[in-house]
Amino acid sequence: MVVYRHRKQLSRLSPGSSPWLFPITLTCILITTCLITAYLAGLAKGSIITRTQSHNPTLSHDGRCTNPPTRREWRTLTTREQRIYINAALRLQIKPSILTGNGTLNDDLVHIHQLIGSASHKSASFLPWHRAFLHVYETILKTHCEYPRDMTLPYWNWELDWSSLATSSIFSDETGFGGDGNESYPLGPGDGRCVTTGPFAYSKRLWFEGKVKPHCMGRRFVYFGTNEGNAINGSWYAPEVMGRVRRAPDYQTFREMLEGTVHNGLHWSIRGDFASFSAANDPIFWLHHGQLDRLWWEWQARDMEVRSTEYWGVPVETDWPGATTWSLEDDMTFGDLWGNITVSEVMRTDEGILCYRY
Ligand SMILES: [Cu+2]
Repeated sequence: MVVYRHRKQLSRLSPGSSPWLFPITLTCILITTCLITAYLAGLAKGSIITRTQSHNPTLSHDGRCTNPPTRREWRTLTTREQRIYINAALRLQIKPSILTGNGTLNDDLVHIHQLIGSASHKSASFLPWHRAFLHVYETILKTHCEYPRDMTLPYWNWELDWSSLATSSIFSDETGFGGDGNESYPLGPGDGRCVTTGPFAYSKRLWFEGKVKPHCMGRRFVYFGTNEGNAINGSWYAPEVMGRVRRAPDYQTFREMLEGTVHNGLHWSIRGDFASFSAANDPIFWLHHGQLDRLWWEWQARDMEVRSTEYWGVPVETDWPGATTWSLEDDMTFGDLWGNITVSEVMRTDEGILCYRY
C-alpha cells in the first residue's frame, strides 16, 4: 500500500519539480520496501509476537514499574475473574498456530517448551527460563486471547492442599480445571486418560514429547511410590518440607530443591500430558509454574540486594549459547515465537520487561 502511494507520487513528478524531491522519494521507497520485506521475513519465520507487544498498563510512561500488580492464588479470584481467565485459556486453544502452522497457539507454546526443555530444566536456567515463559504466555493471552490488560496470571498454591491434593478444588469441574481422566477411556500418551469434565473437557492436543500425536488432553492421578490411583502424594508439599526449601541458603541449593521433587512430583503424580516435556498441554501447567515462580520471588525478597543477581549452579549441557558455564547475560531462547530474553532481564519482577509481584 505505502509503496504504491510513493510510486504514484514519483510518477507525478514533472521535470520542473524541485531537484531534491526525487532522492527523498527514492529513499522513502527503499526504506518502506526494506521494512515490508523484514516484516514478511518475520511472518515466514513465525516470529510474529515480539517483545514490543508486551505492553503493561502499570508501567508509567517512563517505563518504570511503579505499582506492580499482584498475581493471586486461583481461589482468591472472584467467580467472574475465574471465568475470564478460563475463557482466555480456551481461546488460546482455538487460535491458529503462528509458529508451525500446525494446530493452535496453545500447541505453539507446548512446542516451545518441549523444544527448549532439555536446556531449561536440571540447570541454573530453570527458574529464569520459566519466569520468562510465563511472561510470554501472559502477553499472548493479552494480545491474542482477550485477557484484560489489567489482570494478572493466577497461580495454584498447592501447599494449601498438601494433605489431600487429589481432592483439591483446583480440580473442580465448576470452579477449577476439571479432574482426573475418565476411567472408561483407554490409556493415552503418558498413561493419561481423556479429561471429559470441566472447562477443558475433550481438549484436543497436537504434541506429545516432541512428536505430532493428536490426542485428548489426559491425566491419571497416581500416588507416587505406591501407584495407588486417584491419589496424589502430598508429602513433598508438607509445611516442614517447604520450610526447608524456603530456608535454602543459596541459589543452586534452592533451585535444586524446588525443581526436584517439589516441581517434578506434581508432574509425575498428575501424569498423562503433565508427565512429559509437553506438559504445557495441561492448563494446570501455568498455575503450577506460577506457584514455583512465587516461591522464587519470596526467596529473593528475603535478601533482594543479593538474590536479584544470584544466578549460578549447573550449566546447561545442550543447545544453549555459552553452554559450558552460566552468566546473567545468557540469552534464553523461545524459538521463533519470541525474541531472546536474557537471564538478567527476569531476575527482578518489578523492572524492565516484567511488572508484577506476589
Ligand atoms: Cu518446564
